[in-house]
Amino acid sequence: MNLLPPTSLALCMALAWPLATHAQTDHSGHHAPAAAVPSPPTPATAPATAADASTAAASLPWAEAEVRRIDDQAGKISLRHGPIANLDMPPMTMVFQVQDRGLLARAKPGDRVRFTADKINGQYTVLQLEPAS
Ligand SMILES: [Cu+2]
Repeated sequence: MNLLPPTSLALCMALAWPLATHAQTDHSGHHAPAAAVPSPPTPATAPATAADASTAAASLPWAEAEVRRIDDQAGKISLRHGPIANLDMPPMTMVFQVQDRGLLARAKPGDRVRFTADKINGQYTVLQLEPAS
C-alpha cells in the first residue's frame, strides 16, 4: 500500500517528461529552419543572377572616363575610360549601352565623368553616370 503512490508518481513523471520535451523539440524543429534560413549564406548566393541589374548597381565600383561621343537615339555613349574593376577591363575607349537614356542628358563630349558599368545581356552597359567633380 505504501509502495504504490511513489511508483505511479515516478511512472507519471517518466511518461510526462519525454512527452513534453518531444513536443517542444518537434515544435521548434518545425519553425527553426524557416526562421534560420535568412541568416546563413543562402541569400548571398541567390541574388547572383536574378537581382543583378537593380541591386548590383548600388555596389558596383565607380570608374572614371572622358565622354567621346553620345548617341541619344541608340542610347549609346562612347567613353575613354579608366580601369573598370568589376569588368576586369583596362583603360580604353569604347562604346557602352546606357541603361537609362536620361543619363545621356547629364554629359556631353569632352566632359569628365564617373560611371558604373556592368555586362547586361552580353552588352557593356552604363548603369550610373555623373559629372566628375
Ligand atoms: Cu572598355
